[in-house]
Amino acid sequence: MTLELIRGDITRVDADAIVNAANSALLGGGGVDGAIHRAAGPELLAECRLLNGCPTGQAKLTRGYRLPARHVIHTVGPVWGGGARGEEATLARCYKSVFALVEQHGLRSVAFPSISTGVYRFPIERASLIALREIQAALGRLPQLEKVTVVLFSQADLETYQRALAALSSEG
Ligand code: AR6
Repeated sequence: MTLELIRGDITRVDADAIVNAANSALLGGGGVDGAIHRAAGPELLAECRLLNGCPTGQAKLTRGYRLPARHVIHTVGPVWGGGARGEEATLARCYKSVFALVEQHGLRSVAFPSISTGVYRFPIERASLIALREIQAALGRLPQLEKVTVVLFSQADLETYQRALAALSSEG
């Protein structure tokens, strides 16, 4: 069971599933969502149209089509509004919802982007701690799960996640 932090483009990652930081319409958008739809091809949008959207904090699974990944798990992160609107708990719920689908479908490897820290403006220092706590809890809980990768788009984001992982490790 391993956790890996890498810098890269999640649309190139070979895994049982990659996670999409979507919006509640599930009909594509900018950022990582746009990149995933472009790389997967129009069949992904066609399947998404059948899903009737996705509430914030929940997740839905589709096939991966032209991606190297077999599936896409679409989740909708919270829009940051200062932190008093339950954004941290909602972000944690996104990760829990993704892992519920990972468990249900028997997936062995999953790759995440940094959910909500782009267009949705969630501060990445806080988001990285939440993400890594949930990922470590899932790795400890799900015997089928062999590998979780977090794919950071910039060197600065990668270093923020590396610092968060070190901080969590020193907490024990
Ligand atoms: N691979 C990995 N990470 C990426 C990639 C990529 N190819 N492209 C961008 N990122 P964002 P959000 C990073 O804005 O904040 C969309 O329009 C990016 O640098 O994609 O959850 C949706 O449709 C950032 O660190 O997602 C929604 O409307 C992270 O992915 C809204 O944005 C997340 O940034 C969701 O906003």
